[in-house]
Amino acid sequence: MLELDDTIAAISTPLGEGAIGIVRLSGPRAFDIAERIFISPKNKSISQATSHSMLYGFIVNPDTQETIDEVLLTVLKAPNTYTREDMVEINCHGGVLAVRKVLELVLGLGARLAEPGEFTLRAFVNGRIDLSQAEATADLIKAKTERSSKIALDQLKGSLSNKIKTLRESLTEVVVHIEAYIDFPEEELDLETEDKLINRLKTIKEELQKLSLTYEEARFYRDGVAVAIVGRPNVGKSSLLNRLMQQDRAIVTEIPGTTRDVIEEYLNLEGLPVRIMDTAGIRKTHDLAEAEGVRRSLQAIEGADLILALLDLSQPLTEEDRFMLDKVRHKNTLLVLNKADLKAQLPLSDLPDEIQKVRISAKTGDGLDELKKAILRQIIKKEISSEGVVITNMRHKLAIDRAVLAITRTIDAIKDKAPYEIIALEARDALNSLGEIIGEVTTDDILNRIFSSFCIGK
Ligand SMILES: Nc1nc2c(ncn2[C@@H]2O[C@H](COP(=O)(O)OP(=O)(O)OP(=O)(O)O)[C@@H](O)[C@H]2O)c(=O)[nH]1
Ligand SMILES: [Mg+2]
Repeated sequence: MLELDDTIAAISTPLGEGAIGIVRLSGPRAFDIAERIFISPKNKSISQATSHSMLYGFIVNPDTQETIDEVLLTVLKAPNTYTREDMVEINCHGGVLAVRKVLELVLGLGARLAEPGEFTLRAFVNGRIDLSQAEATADLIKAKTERSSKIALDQLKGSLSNKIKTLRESLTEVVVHIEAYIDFPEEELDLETEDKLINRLKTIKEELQKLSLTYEEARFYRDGVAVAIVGRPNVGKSSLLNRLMQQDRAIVTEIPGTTRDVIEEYLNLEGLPVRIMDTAGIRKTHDLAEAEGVRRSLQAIEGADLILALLDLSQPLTEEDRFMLDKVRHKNTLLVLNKADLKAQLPLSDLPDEIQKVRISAKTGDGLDELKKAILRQIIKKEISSEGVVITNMRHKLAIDRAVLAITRTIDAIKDKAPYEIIALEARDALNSLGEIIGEVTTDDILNRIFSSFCIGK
């Protein structure tokens, strides 16, 4: 583990030409070191300055008396600082050379070059923020979309920490209750108490599962989703693709079996990146090329996050339709009833009840807005978002999933009338997993992995 009681320094702005470049110092000797290279025309002293004030002056090499730069120096006194230690930020003119020279000077006077993320690590170790908030600062720096930056900012403000803390408190009450019985083995949990404990555990578990699902949602916005349009030949798959893209992308003819290959396009659905695939119509065929196309359609069904299963409203259900419906039944599917501009011949009673249906006409564009909304709803299941708290970090998701498993084991142990020690052990396991998220339970290995991905000077 790093030493944390020395004074660290780093250049905290990008290296390059800019209006300002900042050299940052943190630790017990921050003021002392800065004092030795800083000349204030009005003879102001850094250690005497009020906290969070700026001093104007020059950085001068104490050995050569060479003036390095004209600066504004911010004095930040512990404990109300980013690291909770004494801090100095030297605002130089933003050339590469000046900031490098200032850094060299402070290193020469005994400061140590900070490791990546070490300022934030100190903020964590000194209790100003917890681990999930530290990670959020890294996310905020790396955020590329408004949405991801909002999620990071919420997490930085403690939204995830608070949620996890509340769930941990609830879980702790259960653990304490169970542990109280360990010392009195002759006492038995009565059925009513047992039910109560199980119900509380179940509630906590459900909350955690909801949180875990938000990770998927966040992944969708980051990595995009794959949507496959499938159906028997001639139902209007390519026409739908063209409608969604608002261009004549795929060949449309009245001859069944027109599309032979998977055609991919990218669509932006209210900020959600969608890879949309038009596929060959699914049917039995002796044509080699078409058969290969059908094989690829079936493959697309397997790889898609959502399937748009197309049917032709103007015709009764065929054998091929039934075959296709069977393939998509257990997938995330929307039934799209196309050709709504023609006379309906398809009895709705022939369709599976459980799959949501949308009527459209790829020809006139009717129902397209409803279809887009339905696609979004089917992927971003709004009801799963857990009071706006979203998991974006794999480490958090894995810890939550481990906690869910441990809670399941706790419930089973209670039901099996296992010894109280065992029940408590399983419950403690869940508590620890949640503790890892906020850093209440942690190891050097976890910390190293997290902070090494930060930039230097943060
Ligand atoms: N009236 C009407 N005709 C449509 C509609 N959508 C598609 N069609 C027609 O149906 C025929 C087949 O359309 P395609 O889009 O090529 O159908 P497909 O499902 O891609 O067919 P394959 O590629 O052969 O599997 C064409 O003549 C289209 O003009 C619709 O909403 N209403
Ligand atoms: Mg087609």
